[in-house]
Amino acid sequence: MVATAVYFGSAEFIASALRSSGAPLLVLGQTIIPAVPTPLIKAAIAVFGTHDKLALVITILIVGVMVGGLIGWFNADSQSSALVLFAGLGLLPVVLVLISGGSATDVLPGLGGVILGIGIYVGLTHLGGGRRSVGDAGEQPPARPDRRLFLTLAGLCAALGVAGVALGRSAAVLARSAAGALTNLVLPAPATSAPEVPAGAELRVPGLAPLITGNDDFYRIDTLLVPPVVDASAWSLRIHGMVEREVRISMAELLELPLEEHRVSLTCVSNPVGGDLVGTAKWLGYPVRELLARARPTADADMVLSHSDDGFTASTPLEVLSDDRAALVVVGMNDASLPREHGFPARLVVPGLYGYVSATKWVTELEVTRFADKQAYWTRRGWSSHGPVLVASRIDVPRAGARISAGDGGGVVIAGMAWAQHTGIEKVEVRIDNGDWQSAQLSEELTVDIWRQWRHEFAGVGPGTHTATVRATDRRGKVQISARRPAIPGSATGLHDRQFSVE
Ligand SMILES: Nc1nc2c(c(=O)[nH]1)N[C@H]1C(S)=C(S)[C@@H](COP(=O)(O)O)O[C@H]1N2
Ligand SMILES: [Mo]
Repeated sequence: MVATAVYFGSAEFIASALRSSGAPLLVLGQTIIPAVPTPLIKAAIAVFGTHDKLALVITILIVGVMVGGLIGWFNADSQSSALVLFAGLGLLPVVLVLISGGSATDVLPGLGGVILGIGIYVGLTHLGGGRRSVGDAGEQPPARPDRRLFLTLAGLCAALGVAGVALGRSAAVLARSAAGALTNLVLPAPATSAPEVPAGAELRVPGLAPLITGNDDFYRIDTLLVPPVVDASAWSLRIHGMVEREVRISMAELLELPLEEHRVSLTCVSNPVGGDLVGTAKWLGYPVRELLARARPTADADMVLSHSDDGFTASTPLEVLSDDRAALVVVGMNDASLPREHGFPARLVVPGLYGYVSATKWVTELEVTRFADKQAYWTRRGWSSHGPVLVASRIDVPRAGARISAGDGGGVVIAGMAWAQHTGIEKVEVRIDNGDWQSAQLSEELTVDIWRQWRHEFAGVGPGTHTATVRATDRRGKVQISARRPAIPGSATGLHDRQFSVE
């Protein structure tokens, strides 16, 4: 187990020193992700939320160390077979790297880890008195090994291994941003700016989410352990498939075009009821509609399969990308170039659809095709091929389990967010303890593509524990679905409620 910890830790360390993507934890993790069965993905997202990948890495580490322990246990009599098994499994990530066309520096972490692991194993078993003696009764028992020294050294090595993992992972993530690629853009001024948010457009309730989410606070969902480094100067977007004319556009060409600014809320289909996998930014980009018009899709096409640099795909209805909504090839997020985790140098944002069928990050290709012919990444894994956003709402205030003192006359403020991108929010209603639904005050509607804040003050709320519940209605008159339903194949439904107590 100690040797395996050293294997992972030292490999991690070598990988960060060499800025290599060959760290075994990363390679194994990235190999496993596409193969994880849907129910397990669902469970992992439910339990770990956006920490699902950290959970995966830790799981691989724990399972790996246990496998190492089993190898040692079952081969206590034969050091050589233990070493062969250890080396064989330890080199598996190296083989995976080679298969996927990795470079020499991607091979070194696994290789170095195996060598160091073997060294530690041999050293420690030697110190620990070697293998159990078998059937050599009559011989003198070996000199009593120094148990304390053994345990001390073993503990130290294990700790070093784990520290290597911790250091290597964070160091690797940090090192990536400085790999010499063009990772920041000087953005041109928009040809069409989003109007300023009028003063007073926000409801000032402490604890309520702001209308515009900061880039650092924006939720992140993708299938990658480490977001890719895409060189903006080498990037291009190719529009091909069922088109009359194939189009390719470089970043320099894209930045020359009249770019538009639009505020749009983005939601993940995996957002649980009341969850925070939703955010709003001011995006700078160029309408997909204009690029498609250059390529001229053929009449029988009905879908655009957007491809990412990392192999992810999303299926978006062609008509959604052709109508007048702000479906954009985005290069800027809240006045900055896209952060690497959010798709640098370019991504898609489409009002009205969940991210998994529209918001491809690190986008490189728009393939015009048909739903009958092609399936996207999550559709192959059980999610619906079309992902229109359902009207939803959430309570932010009071916090779960909060103890509040009621204001004069038992006044209690409940506040939160509601969204129905591209349809708009018509009304939000709140109730306490299954009382009558009461209409909440809404923040000004800036566009139908972003969420709205809401607040309502209840009077005469007595001391004790209470539950507040919220429901929203969209501008087509659709009331938020109250039946609890899990996130596959559409999106989780149900009304958000929150318990609090009044003192
Ligand atoms: N390349 C790539 N793009 C992707 C994904 C992905 O896994 N890979 N996930 C999608 C999903 S499911 C969502 S909800 C949004 C999230 O975008 P964000 O991470 O910028 O919030 O990105 C979408 N774009
Ligand atoms: Mo998502």
